[in-house]
This record gives sequence, C-alpha cells and structure tokens, in this order.
Amino acid sequence: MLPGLPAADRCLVMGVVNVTPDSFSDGGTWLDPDKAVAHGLELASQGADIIDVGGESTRPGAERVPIEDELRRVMPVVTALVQAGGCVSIDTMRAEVASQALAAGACMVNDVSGGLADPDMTRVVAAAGVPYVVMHWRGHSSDMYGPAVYTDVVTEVRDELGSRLQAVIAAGVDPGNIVLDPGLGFAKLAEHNWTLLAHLDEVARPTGYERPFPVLVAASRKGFLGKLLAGADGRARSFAGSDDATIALTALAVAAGAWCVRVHMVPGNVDAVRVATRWRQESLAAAAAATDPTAATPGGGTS
Ligand code: PMM
Repeated sequence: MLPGLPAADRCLVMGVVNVTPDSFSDGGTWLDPDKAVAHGLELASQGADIIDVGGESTRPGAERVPIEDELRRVMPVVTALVQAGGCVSIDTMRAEVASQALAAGACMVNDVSGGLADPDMTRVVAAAGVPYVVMHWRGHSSDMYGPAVYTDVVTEVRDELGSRLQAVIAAGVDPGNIVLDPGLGFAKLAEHNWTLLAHLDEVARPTGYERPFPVLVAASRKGFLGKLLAGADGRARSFAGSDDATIALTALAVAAGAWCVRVHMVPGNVDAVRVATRWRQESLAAAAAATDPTAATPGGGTS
C-alpha cells in the first residue's frame, strides 16, 4: 500500500482527465474547468480510485506548453476535485506544477519523464513524501519515434529505469513511494509495447533491483491498440473505438500483476480488474498449493 492512496486488495484504477486542447485520445473535451471537474467526479463515482489530471499533451509531435498555461488549466481542476474528496494525481513533468498541485492536496505525482525533464522534480516529490510514478522516457514528444530504437527493448527499458531509480532514490525519494511505468508509446513502436506488456514482471524489477516495484500500465486508447484493430481497409480503429480492447488489456495486465491501470473509460475496466483479480488469486493459490499441498485454495468450488 502506498501512503495517501486508497487501500485495495486489487489493482487500482486511475481515471484520466486531460485538461488539454490536443491530447491524442480526448483533446479538447475537458478543457473547460467545470466540464473537467464534472468528468473527474463522474470517473470517481464509476469506481476510479485515483483521478489523473494533466494539462500538457504528450501526443506524438506535441510541443511544450508554457508553464502558465499548464497551471491555468490544471489548478482549478485539481483544487475542486480535492475539495470534493477525490484522490488526485498530477500528471506533469514540471516541479512547479507538481508543487502547486501537492499544496492544493494532490496525493500523487505522475511524471512521464521520470524526473528527467525537470531537475527540481525529485526534490519536490521527496519533500512531499508522496507516491511518484517514474515512467520510462527518452525525450520530449516533439520527436516521439526517433529514439524508438532498441536491440532488446525489455533489457534496455529495465536498464534505463534502473538508472532513473538510482537518481530518484539518491535525491531522497522513498523507494516505497515509487511506481514504475514502461511508458507505452513513448519512444516505443507497437512491437515494443507488446513485448514490454508480455514482460511486465521484468519491468517491475529494473536492473540493479531485486524486489519488484509496483507497475502502472497506461495502454488506454493508445495507437498500438487502434493499429491492432485496424479494419480490412487498413485504417486504424478510432481512439474511443479502442475502449473494449483497453478493457481486455486491463484484465491481462491485472493477471500479470499490475498495480494500477490508467484508463479513459472507467466502468468496464473496474469490472475487468475485479474479474482478473479473482483469477489471479486463484492462480497464485494453485501455484502455492503445487509447492505446498497443505496450502488452502481460496475457491475450492465450481459455482
Ligand atoms: N500516457 C499519457 C499521459 N500520461 N502517464 C503515465 N504514467 N503513463 C503513460 O503512458 C501516460 C501518462 C498519454 O496518454 P493520454 O494523452 O491519452 O492521456
């Protein structure tokens, strides 16, 4: 369990509120602060454990937005959701934005750059003592696919996450507050995403670290799902048209041990988490019983 976050004996569900005009999957829909707050509350009422609020698009090709714009977008939304009792994660690469959001009551920092974009970020997170998502990242989205070159994507992502962990922990962040993220789509082609998803257990153990860290999986509506679901004419499925595929992926990620899934549509994903959690409990119990025949299984029935 991470401090300040809901206790759950299952994978957590993070609902996305992008307060941006141009995010690839829902850009513009929640730019109005009132609409963004209402959407965040709706996601929470549907079962999201955490609401992830972001004000800077990271879609491929995106340029940075000025910090004043990012603050203007996210702060009213973070403040209102916290006041309504929500557990808010701030999705930002900027220490100042994280700092202001934490002061307003955000409970977690989600940094897609893993501390690389802003040298002050780790200091802010360490001082706040909050959970911190460290994502695998190779550079800003203006050149998303130039650095998507790997000989062995799992080993290289593990090595690079290991280096980030060293730096983040050296800066004072409690290792018990760190969540890792393979960074699906960030300097990754579709084949890299699929390989990483099939090796989540290894992503959880970066080079130099024996014990597994919690892993966040953010596959929702990403282009590699749309590409997989392309029609006979070769056209990729729309972003919203990938929601059922996201639910399938959530179930698989939970069965593989994911700690949290970040999704745009909450309801089906909450159900998938519950089903896959039950499946995982049974699988783990069966594995334990195979090594110790006296161990009890949680189910033991057929109904
Ligand atoms: N992807 C996006 C935004 N924030 N945060 C984490 N931790 N991991 C991600 O993969 C991630 C993220 C971009 O997706 P969106 O524009 O649909 O929110």
